Amino acid sequence: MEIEKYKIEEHNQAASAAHKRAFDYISGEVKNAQAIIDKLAAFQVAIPSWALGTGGTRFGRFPGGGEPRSLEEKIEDIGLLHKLNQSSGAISLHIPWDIPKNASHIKALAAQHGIRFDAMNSNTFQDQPDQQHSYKFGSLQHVKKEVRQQAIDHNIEVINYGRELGSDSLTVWLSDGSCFPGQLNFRQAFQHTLSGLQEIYAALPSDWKMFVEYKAFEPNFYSTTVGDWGQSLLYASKLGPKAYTLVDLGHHHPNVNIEQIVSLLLMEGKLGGFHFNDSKYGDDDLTVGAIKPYQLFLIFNELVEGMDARGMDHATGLGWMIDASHNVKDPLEDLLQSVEAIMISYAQALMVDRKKLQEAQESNDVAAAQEVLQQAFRTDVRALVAEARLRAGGALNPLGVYRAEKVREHLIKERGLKTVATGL
Ligand code: PSV
Ligand code: MN
Ligand code: MN
Repeated sequence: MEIEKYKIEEHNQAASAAHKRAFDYISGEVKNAQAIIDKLAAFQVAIPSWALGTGGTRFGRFPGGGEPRSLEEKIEDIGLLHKLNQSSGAISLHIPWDIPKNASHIKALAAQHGIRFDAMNSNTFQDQPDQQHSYKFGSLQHVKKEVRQQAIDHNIEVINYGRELGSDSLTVWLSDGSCFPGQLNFRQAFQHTLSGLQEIYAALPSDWKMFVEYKAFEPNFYSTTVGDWGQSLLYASKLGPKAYTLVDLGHHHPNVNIEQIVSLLLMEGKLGGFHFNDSKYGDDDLTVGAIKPYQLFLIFNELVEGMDARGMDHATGLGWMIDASHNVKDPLEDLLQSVEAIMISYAQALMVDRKKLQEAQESNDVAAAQEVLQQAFRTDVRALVAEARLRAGGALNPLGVYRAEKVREHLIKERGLKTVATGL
């Protein structure tokens, strides 16, 4: 399935009068419209290979049909997204779900779609059929050396796959932890995990980064060995300059102030990667911006402020990825909505009047500070985001084109109704 360029242009043409009205209005309202458009056009968000199929819950899974059956088809799906929004030019692979059997062919296919390989993800949270030792009681934290060694070897294998594809980072998410008090010696679990991570770190190519992802709970419900940003930062600091913390928005207890965490990690030069999603309860992996758009804006506000303070390039300074997938939406529609929500929050954060905000902060003018932030958050920037997409060759309304061109119907015709993408 391919969407022809002229089709996108036809849809853009049909939508152009309404877009022009909205764009003329917003570019008159916003001081730095051109600079915002340039930044939006440069910003790419990686799509995880496992978000292209319907994510199940442990109670069931309801596949929607036409899901990618291979890594090649996953790349094709992301190619479709990227063609529509020009902002999804990267894929993040999970091994062993996405073992590239022929790396140069996979690399060439991705390049054909304008897609690069973002962080590689290892998997020591599931047992594979041909695996010698079980991860039932953890991987890098395990009390038995042979289990730890198996997990270390797996991560090194993932680095090697990534090398062949031109990736430059490894994300390590461990489900290690315990379900009951007394099950683990916390210090020993930490030390085993640290020394495993050290061995993996030593195998990193010199220009690679390692992201240590934390998560508050699930699948373990009493303790998690990399359970919060403090623990992740502790590992990353002990590991060295190529190791960073990765923030996944769903990996916090309810109401945690994630924007403050982001600000401090950036201050320390230890924020490396980001997984976007949204949640009402825990790691719900809902569409970005679906539940708490103001929180997303506040996070972007800190990202922009903190990255500017360190002179970091917004587009390349951190690893940006969506980590969302669930049961009830077409995954490609869901991803288009997620990317759109990210772009809107980013544009709003770029609009914040930093000088006014600082003045308000210096004079303890709390009401004025709130006004500055909410002035940006309440501005409808959708036409700016659409204009950036248009200039980059994408669709004014990606979701509209996706539906009008009946992409899912075509995919079902090509691939069948009962396809199951690898992933959770
Ligand atoms: C764990 O919940 C996580 O957020 C990690 O990033 C994993 O790699 C991914 O989800 C797997 O679905
Ligand atoms: Mn994640
Ligand atoms: Mn998660």
